[in-house]
Formats: sequence, structure tokens, C-alpha cells
Amino acid sequence: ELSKWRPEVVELWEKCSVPEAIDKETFQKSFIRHVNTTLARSIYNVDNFSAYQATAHAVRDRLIQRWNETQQIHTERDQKRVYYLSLEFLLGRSLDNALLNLGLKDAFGEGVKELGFKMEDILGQEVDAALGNGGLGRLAACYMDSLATLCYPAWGYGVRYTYGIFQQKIVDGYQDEFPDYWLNFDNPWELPRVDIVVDVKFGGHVNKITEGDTVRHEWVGGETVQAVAYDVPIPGYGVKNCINIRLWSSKPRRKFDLGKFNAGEYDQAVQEQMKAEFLTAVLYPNDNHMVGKELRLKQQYFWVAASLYDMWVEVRRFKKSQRDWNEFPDQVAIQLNDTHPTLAIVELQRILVDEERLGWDEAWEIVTNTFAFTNHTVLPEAMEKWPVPTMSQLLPRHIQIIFDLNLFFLQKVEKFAPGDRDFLARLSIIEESTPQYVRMAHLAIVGSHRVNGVAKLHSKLIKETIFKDFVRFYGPDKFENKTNGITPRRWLHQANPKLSELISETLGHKDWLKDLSLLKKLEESVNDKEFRRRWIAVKHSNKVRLADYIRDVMDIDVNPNALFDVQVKRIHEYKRQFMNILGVIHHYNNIKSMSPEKMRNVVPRVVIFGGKAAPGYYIAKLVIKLINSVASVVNKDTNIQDLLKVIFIPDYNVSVAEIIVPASDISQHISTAGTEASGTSNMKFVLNGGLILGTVDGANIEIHEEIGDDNIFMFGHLAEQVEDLRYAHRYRDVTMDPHLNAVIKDIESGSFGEARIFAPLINTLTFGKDYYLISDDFGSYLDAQKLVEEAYKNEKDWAKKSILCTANMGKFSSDRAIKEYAESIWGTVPVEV
Ligand code: KOT
Repeated sequence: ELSKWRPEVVELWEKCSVPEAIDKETFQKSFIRHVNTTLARSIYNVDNFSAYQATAHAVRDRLIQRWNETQQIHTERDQKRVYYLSLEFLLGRSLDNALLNLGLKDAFGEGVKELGFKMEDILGQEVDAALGNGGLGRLAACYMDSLATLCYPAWGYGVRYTYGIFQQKIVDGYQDEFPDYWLNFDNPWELPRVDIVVDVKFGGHVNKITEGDTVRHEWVGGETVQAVAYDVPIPGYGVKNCINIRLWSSKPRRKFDLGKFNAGEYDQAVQEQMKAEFLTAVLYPNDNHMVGKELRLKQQYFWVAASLYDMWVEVRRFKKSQRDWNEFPDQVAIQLNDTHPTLAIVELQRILVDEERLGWDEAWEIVTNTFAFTNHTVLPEAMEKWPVPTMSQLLPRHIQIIFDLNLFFLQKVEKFAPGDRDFLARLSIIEESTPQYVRMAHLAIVGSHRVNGVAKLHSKLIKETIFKDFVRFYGPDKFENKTNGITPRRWLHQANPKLSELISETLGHKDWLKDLSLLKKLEESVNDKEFRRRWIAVKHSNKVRLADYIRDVMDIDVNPNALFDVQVKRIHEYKRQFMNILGVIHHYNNIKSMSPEKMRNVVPRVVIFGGKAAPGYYIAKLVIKLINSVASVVNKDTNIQDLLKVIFIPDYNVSVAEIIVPASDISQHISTAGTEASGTSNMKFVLNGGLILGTVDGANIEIHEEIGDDNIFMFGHLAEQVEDLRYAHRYRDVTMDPHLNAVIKDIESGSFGEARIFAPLINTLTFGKDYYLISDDFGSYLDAQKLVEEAYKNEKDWAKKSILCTANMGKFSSDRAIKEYAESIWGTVPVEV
């Protein structure tokens, strides 16, 4: 509304807000202005960190301009919006990404160089934004990049944790955890919105009010915590669009209880304040595992309530325009990233029924047409369920709504399958145990119009196992597959600039960064010797970069000509890092038994591990200890002539991944079949010309389909065999694989330190009935490793495989995934700035 300003004011405003052209000189001016004013420093005390801050602020200025323009246009156009609700956004660093997406890298690089700095040093100063555990959080980050690049009117909503995922240190071979102080220095990538504050309520009670023949409910009393918004701009690549992730931080509603403060009870006075701030203090460090802590449930409701209220502000604008409430789902799509935000379903129903006074059924129709739910795991221990008593205490009105929803839902189920009480009990949102539990996945399915898995096999498995009964009730059409994807901007262009350059030069364009299927044309160069030479040279220089990193942080020298064999991901039994290290021991013993002549045939190998274990996950932590114990024996054994090195890189995170991924020759994705929903690092490695060694699981299967038999090493039992194999372990005498048995005996003899330390780990294979089927897959795993070694000896063929890997990865761009979501679930269209 410009009418309130005099025309001269509008004119002056417009004249002054013409964005500056951005080139080297304007950047340098901006850099120095930020050093002088934002940082209050000068040429006399500007170090690399200040240079990083100044550069970041210069970029931030541009991001904000784009952010404003994008939000303005999206408001004007009033197209359907999508809101991505995720408790995790694993963004990593922002500077390099923003420079590349805005096309400023070269100008700014030149600019800082002339000012006496190296861009590399500046980029290295940034701490990761690590507000996530692993795949699920990183997927959310990749999806935001694609939503921005494809110009969708989209927002992310999340939590601004004071501490992200813990920092991992290795002490005496064991994992130690330290707080992640990522906000200790100013964070230039967020815009604090101190004026955007939402009251979120917990506890209290519900009044039932009868007015004539209608009954309504009023939720009163309880404690209130305030949610403050922090906005994180996400720039698209090669477009002006810049979307937003709004992160909520908790703060107390009142500063101090002044009465208590004046009475000298200082500690009590600050108590309320501390309690409120604690709500968003820390990210729960569990991947694929549910932890039933009340504080976690509070985090979930806090975030969901603030986000819905915030969308509500948009909706009020929508209400003013006199549109019917039924049109709400035509304006808003909400995607639930796993069950963590499921309370949003209940909250929207509460708002519509209690506050907007809509009829129950009409409200529910709106709710279910608004939400869609993504499932990311079939592991039983990851399924969220909350005790009814806890929920009743914290959210007394919500638990009533959940029970009512369940009642109406079960009435329909009863009509569908009359008298089938087991069916009813299996589908119920409430688990009838003592105490009762709310099954969040059931609530998410019932409250959504679409449910999706994250890879073909996973989507098939959820329909056949955990959600089978729902498929019978709703029919199959409610359930879809959306195979995950990764952003080629960060995972190739940014992480692997040399390969990106070579690809662009070969293809003669950079369009592949926005249409990854164009990589296919690289196939035509596979027989070009000079191209292959350059391809190999890029891989080698990336291996040198990783070797330098390993020397810097671990003081160990590795040979960049060796085969780099990598497994980096969260440490979990189902991911079977244990099998990998057992294979390493087998390989080590094998080399030791060889004559010098035979040794000459062995390909030198560097086996690289990385990943965090949840702090309370004892067995996973023992796996880390075993890897480090094996490393300390192998790495100092001079008898094996540097044919084998074992490296555990500490504190694996997004920016470390950006160094590791481009440097791998072979990477391992070896989960027990049927357990890894998709995996996304598998896609990153293959996109960077790294081959993979994998089981028939998750997205490995679709990668195999795309790149072909010759360019992947697959092994192991299939998902459909797992049940029978487990049954056999449980009820029959299964003899352990003989090679595995020999390795276990070796550990038990003390070859890698005190054997008793590893007993609980080894027990998972014996008393634990080898739940993850390591014994069943060990033989084929070793065979596959032999094939890898033989293939690597042929440099020319290996280079061809590597090129064909990259060339055939088009499908795995997150752009493809996001288009599928937009077209078949959200019904949103792009709005380009
Ligand atoms: C579950 C509960 C809490 C925290 C994390 C999870 C979780 C993570 N569930 N699935 N994931 C991973 O999600 C990735 C993205 O879809 C998948 O690629 C990966 O296979 C899942 O393990």
C-alpha cells in the first residue's frame, strides 16, 4: 500500500533502492565498509576470520535484497505455497554456496585476493550450521536448494537449536562428545525477527462450553513460552529467487519475576527464564531412533504451533479476501518430514474447530487435504509414540482431539471390516497398552492425503509391512514413492570444482547444473583418451586434498595413489560398519600371510571411516573403538609395506563430507537389505565418479538400474530373504561363516587390544542372533571386495566406469524429486522473480 506516502517520497525511495551492480570493486567497497562499521575493525587488525565475516556480510546484503523481492512477489501473486516442516535442517556452510548460487565467486575471489586474502582461507573460517543428525536433515537442506532454484513459493520451518549435533572427538579410540557452540560468534546467515513472536502454550485445562445445542472447547491456563523467529535466506542457483527457512527460538514470556528478584530470591527469579530458553537449547542426537523425552515432545509442539500460527498470519490475509475456508488447501500445502511435526495436524484441527468455529467434518476435510507425510524409515525403534498421560499433561485439548479423531476413524474402519477387532486394534491411532500410547505414524497417515516413501524399495516395503493395513483400508493410491535426490550445486559444483569445470568444458555449457540429465552426454567422451586422463587427474587431485586434510587433523600420511575405500555415515548396527572393519581384519591377516611376491599383486588401500554414534548407543560406540583399535595396529605394522591403512576421520559433518566425497574411489553402502530407506550419500559418491560397493537396498537399487551392472558392485541377500534368515538364526543352529569366525577368533585372542572390551559387540553376532545378518553376507562381501580390487588394477576400465557413473546420475537430482512432489502432491507452480 503505497498510497500513504507522498509521490516524492515514493520516487526518492525507488531512486535509492536500485540494487548496486555487483562486481569486484563494489564488493571491495562493501567488504571494507563491513570491516570498518559492522566489525569495528580496520586494516590493522583484520584477520582471516574478520575477512570471512566481512565477505559474509557483503553477500548477506545481496541475499536480503533477493529475499525481499521474492517474498514480495510471492505475496502479490498469491499462488499456492508449500511449507516444509522439518525438525532438522543440516545446512553446513553457507558462504561458498551463496557465492556460487549468486554467481559471485569469481568477482569476490579476485576481490579478496587483491585485499591480501585467499578465498580458501576465508571459506575455511565458517562453522557448519549442523541442525540435523544425518540423511533426513541433509535431505531437507537439499530440498530447500531445489525449491529456491526451481522458484517454488516455499518456506521451511524448523528449530533454531542453540547447540546443533555434538562435536565428536576421539580419545583413546573412543568417541567423546562436546557441545557445538555454533552461535558463539555472530551468525551472518540469519535475520533475527525480534518483532515476530508467537506465544505457545503448554498444560492448563479444557473448559467445555455449551451454547444452545452446540458444544465448544476452550483451552485455558498453563504456561506460555514465546517463539522468536530467525530467518535463514536460501538462494536459488542462477535465479533471483531466495526463499526462507524460519527457525524458532524459545524465550520466556516475562524477563524476570521482579517480586522474587527484589526479595533476594535470585535463583528462583531466573528459573522460569532458564526453563523456557532450554526448550530449543539442543538437538536430540539420535538418528533412526526415537527417544521418549518429554522435552522433545515439547520442542515438537512449540515449533509446530509457532509455524502454524505464522502461516495463519498469511491465512488471515486470505480470510480478508473473503474466500471460503474450503479453499485453504488450494492455498497451502504442508509437507511433514517424518512424524516429528505430526502434531501440526491436530493443531490445525484445533484452530479450525475451537477458534474458527468450523464444524468438525468440514475442518477435518480441510486438514487432510492440506497435509502430506513422508516416511523415512521402517526400523521399529525409530517409530514415534508418546504416552497418553504425558500428552494429556502437556496438551490437554490436543489429546481430546486425537481421541475424537481416532473414534471417528475407527468407526469407518469398523464399517469397512465389520467385527474384525484385530484389524481395528492394528489400525488404531492409540496403542492399547498400559499406559496407552499415541502412534504418531498412524496419526500422520490418517491426517494426510498422501503418504510417501523415499526410494522404490522402501515405498514398496512400507506398503507391504508397517502400513499394510492402511493400504487395505484406504486403497493403494494414497501411497506414493518419491525417490530422494541431492543438489548437484553443493554436491558437485561446490564440493568438486575441478570436476565441475571439466564437465562444463566438455559439454560446452553449465546447463547441466539445472538439468542433471544432460550429464548423459558425457558418455560420448568415455573413449576419449585425453578426457579420461583429465578425469583421472581430477580424482587424483581430490585424493591429494583429502590426504592433506588427514595429515592436518590426524597427523597420518596416506598414499593418494592407493585405492580410497570410504564408509562415512552415522554409526548404526543396521549400516554395518562392523562388517566393514571385520572385512578389514580379514584383509590384513591375508596380507600378513603372503609372500613378498604375492604382496606385489595387492592393491594398496586406504580404508576411511567417519561418522557419529548417538551418545547413548553403546554398541555403536564400541564399533568406533574397534575401528580405532584395528587402525592403531595396522597403521604401524611395517610388515605390510603400506598396503593397508585404516583411518577414522573425527567429527564427520557436511563440510568434511565435501572433502571426502570427491576423493573416493569406492564407497560402501552395505546396510542389511530392507533397512536403509534410501541413503543419499550413495548418490553423492556416484555423482562424483566414485564407484559403490553396496547391498540390494534403498536407492542403491535405482542407482544400479541407472548406471548398469558393469559400474557397481552389489552383493548380499535380498530384502525378501531377511525374515527367513533371521528366523534361522533364532531357531536353528546356523554355523558362522568360516572367514568371519576366524576374524572373531583373532579379536578374541587380543590382537587388537584387550578382548573383553569387544565382547558385547561380538555377542551381537552370537547371543544377539546376528540380527543384521553379517554372517550371512560376509562371504559375498569379501568376494565383492576382491572384484573391486581386480577392477581397480585396470586404470583405463576403472576410469570408464567412473565416467559412466557420473554420466548416468541425472535421476538423482533433488530438482527431479521436488518437481515430483510439486506435481503429484502439492499442486504448486513456480513463481520466478
Ligand atoms: C528417524 C527418527 C529420528 C531422526 C531421524 C530419523 C531418520 C533418518 N529416519 N530416516 N532417516 C534417513 O532419512 C534419509 C532421507 O530420506 C534416508 O536416505 C535414510 O535412509 C534414512 O535412514
